[in-house]
Amino acid sequence: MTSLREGPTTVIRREDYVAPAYFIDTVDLTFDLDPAKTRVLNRMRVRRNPALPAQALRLDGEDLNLARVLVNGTGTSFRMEGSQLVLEKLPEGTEPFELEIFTTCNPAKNTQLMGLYVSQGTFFTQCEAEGFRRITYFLDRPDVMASFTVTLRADQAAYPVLLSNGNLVEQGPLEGGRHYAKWVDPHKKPCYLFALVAGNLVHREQKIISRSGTEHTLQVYVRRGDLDKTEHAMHSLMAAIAWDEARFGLPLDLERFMIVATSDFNMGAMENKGLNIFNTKYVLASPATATDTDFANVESVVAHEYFHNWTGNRVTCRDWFQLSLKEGLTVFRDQEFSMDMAGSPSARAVKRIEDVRVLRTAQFPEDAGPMAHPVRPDQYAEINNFYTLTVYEKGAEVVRMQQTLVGSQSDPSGREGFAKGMKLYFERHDGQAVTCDDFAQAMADANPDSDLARLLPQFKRWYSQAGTPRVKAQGIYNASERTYTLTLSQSCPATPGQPVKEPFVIPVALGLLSAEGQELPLQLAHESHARTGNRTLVLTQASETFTFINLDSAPVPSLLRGFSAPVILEHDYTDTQLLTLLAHDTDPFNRWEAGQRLALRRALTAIRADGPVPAEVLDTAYLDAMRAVLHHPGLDAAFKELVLTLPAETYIGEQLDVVDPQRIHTVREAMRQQLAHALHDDWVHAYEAHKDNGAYRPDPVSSGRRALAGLALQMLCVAARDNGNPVWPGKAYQRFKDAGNMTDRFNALQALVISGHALAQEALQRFHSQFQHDDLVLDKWFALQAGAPDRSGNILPLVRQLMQHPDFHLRNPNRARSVISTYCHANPGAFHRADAAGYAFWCERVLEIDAFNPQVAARLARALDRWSKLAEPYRSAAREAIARVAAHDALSNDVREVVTRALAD
Ligand code: B3K
Ligand code: ZN
Repeated sequence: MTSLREGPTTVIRREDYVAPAYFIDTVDLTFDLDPAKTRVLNRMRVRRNPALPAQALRLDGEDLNLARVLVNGTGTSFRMEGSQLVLEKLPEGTEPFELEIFTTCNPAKNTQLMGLYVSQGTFFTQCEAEGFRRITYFLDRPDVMASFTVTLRADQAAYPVLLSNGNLVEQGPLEGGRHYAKWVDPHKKPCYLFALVAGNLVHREQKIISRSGTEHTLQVYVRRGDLDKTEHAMHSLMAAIAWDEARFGLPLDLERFMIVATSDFNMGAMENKGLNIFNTKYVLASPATATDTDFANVESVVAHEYFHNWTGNRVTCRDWFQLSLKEGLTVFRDQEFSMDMAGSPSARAVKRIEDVRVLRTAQFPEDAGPMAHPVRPDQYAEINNFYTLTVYEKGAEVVRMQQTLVGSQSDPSGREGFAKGMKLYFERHDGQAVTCDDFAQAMADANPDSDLARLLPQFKRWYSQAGTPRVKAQGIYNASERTYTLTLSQSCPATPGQPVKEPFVIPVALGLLSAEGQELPLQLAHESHARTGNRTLVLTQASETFTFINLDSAPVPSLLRGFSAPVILEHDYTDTQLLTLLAHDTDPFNRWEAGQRLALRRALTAIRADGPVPAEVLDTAYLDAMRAVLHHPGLDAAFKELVLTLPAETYIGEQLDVVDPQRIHTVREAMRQQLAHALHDDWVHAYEAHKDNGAYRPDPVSSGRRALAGLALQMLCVAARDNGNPVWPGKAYQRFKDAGNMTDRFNALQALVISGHALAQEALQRFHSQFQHDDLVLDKWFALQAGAPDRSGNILPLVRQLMQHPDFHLRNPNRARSVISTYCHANPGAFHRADAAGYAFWCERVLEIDAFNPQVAARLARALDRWSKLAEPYRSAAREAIARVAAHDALSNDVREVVTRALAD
């Protein structure tokens, strides 16, 4: 395999960008599809870039067998340089010429799932970032955009459906039981957006009429038997199309838009022009097999890929360093879409809290570890390693801050200003391959009077500097002056290659509350009147002081409302202040945040204390506050569930300089236990009040009720562990059996597994036999076991046993992740073992998977990113395990980059 290279890897640098030496205006591809030997005829119209000196044409290729190269119809000399095909004798001048290349490849043996591969008898492609070179020789870079014509030929019985990008212009039978289909894409595109699908699939179809009156055909293709699980994806697609037109004036620009699902896919989904290819996990959903979370994920991923049709496809990236140009922006768009779909302010806040939780539990650690990189990275060895939470989620926060910073008195959220910026961006760049700078510039130019325009060069440090900034807030109330002076100071830790950081532009949304919880008027010293409610201060210096006047008593500051910037906010809140915010803040995000801070403070005290973990980590004040939230008549169930959920172990770990994963786990378990017992009757009440929800609908209100009922049931089973009372485990088992939907069923199963009740085994067996034919449900079954709390060191042996299960398939990425990634990434209490056996397992699996799928292996390799923060003996053992992987002589570029960076930490 050519991706397995020995020796040091080449580093690609952003500053080395040069425009392509040649352009490819048109490409006409003919595929003779055969699993073992697919023949690809590639006819291109190529033209030299007149702006550059004449030079050889270097085409990228990987794992291809080259049979023929013709220039203007005649044979020509060529040579191979590494994996590149180099053509030196080309027609002089800048007139276009025809280049014809004939190659073959072996899709059945393509275990990397990049390029053209076969999954369950169907051909699929995945080209982003650099997979097209595994299909044919090409200028595999996003700034080369061509018009594609594609002819697919295949056996008619085995592959009745033949799909590619654009419009179907011709189809018909061929000799020998074969048939063909010819597709023309009306839009120019970079080759990473090319796709084909050929197989025996069925589809759901929907016609829609756009605002301008044009008709479009929407199709969702799946395996026979899965059609009844496609309704939600189709509805999500229709909603996404309508939303993009309504909010941004961006219509669907294709007659036909197709989604195809495959069960073998390295990531979530792919936005190929007009032919999105999806992991089944983000398409298929039925009440009986998918949870509320699955339904929400399908909605958001379908929308995300659709939104790429403009942000990514119509305007694409100049080079892969600009990945966040499309990903950060498209994540922002899908987050906004989901919030608009959620409706009520409370449901919007729930979505915002969930997004921030992901950012803080996963992106913040990335930004503090050896893989830390700017939202627009400066260098990479393997671009696939940079499809990260930083590029995606932090990138989305950077776009969100631009929206905030184009806000004004008349448009406080910045929505209108942002829509103007988007309009200008497309006016300027439609059909181009551009940079993150181009986007920010359009946003600023469309809003010339905004803070963004005023501060643009400094704002762009969010793209160039890695690391999570810390904002320290100190407030002093002066009773005689009736003033409150708030000093905000920022700093940002060093990250690899960036020892010193310049100050960022940080929008800090805030409000002030009275001790009784009333929102106070906000008036800065130089202002003539007060404004009520929210306002946004813009911090640009290392330290700045803001003085609020006319305040009759010491205020409780509600800082960083709505999480207005991706920073760590430090403020010495008293418990009383946090309890006030939890009870009264008008900003739901900060209300939730206050509860998290209260819990975190207690967790950290217990972790840092000497001696064994006390049984009582939580005090009456905290427990009473949680009880009040549970019974609050004005709060939604979904919000209550978030408040009552303790901070994750990894998030707790991020607050510490030295991480003892076992102690963190023990403390968090003790907190859960205590919460379960102390609030027992309240959990009973919450469960009874929320357990019945009528016919299943995945809307925010009923899914919130299911979430709260699920948490309550889990707490009641946890409490039953100690008191031995079989009533609640019995009820959980009954609910597991009788549930009318997967959410309730799985929550009940999870309650039994998490509490370690004897009925869990029976339930797991029953669940397996009931759903053994549904891959996505089986993934849940595997993940639940691999992620269960470790009580006696039994999880690792169980994980090894699960890998021997007849339903376990290492080569299927979803299944491999359900067991291995769940254990290594999401079960710290079981993974970090004093005997280092978890790390030995990790090392074996990284090497084993790297031999056939480097992308999946590299993701897994990142499970030990934070090794240098671990306490002994974990630290030395983890380092040794990483060194063992690094010492392997046939590593992929992907894994080598991850482990090399980890060891440099
Ligand atoms: N653009 C794809 C991700 C491609 C990943 C390549 N390793 C999906 C998305 O972000 O929408
Ligand atoms: Zn994307």
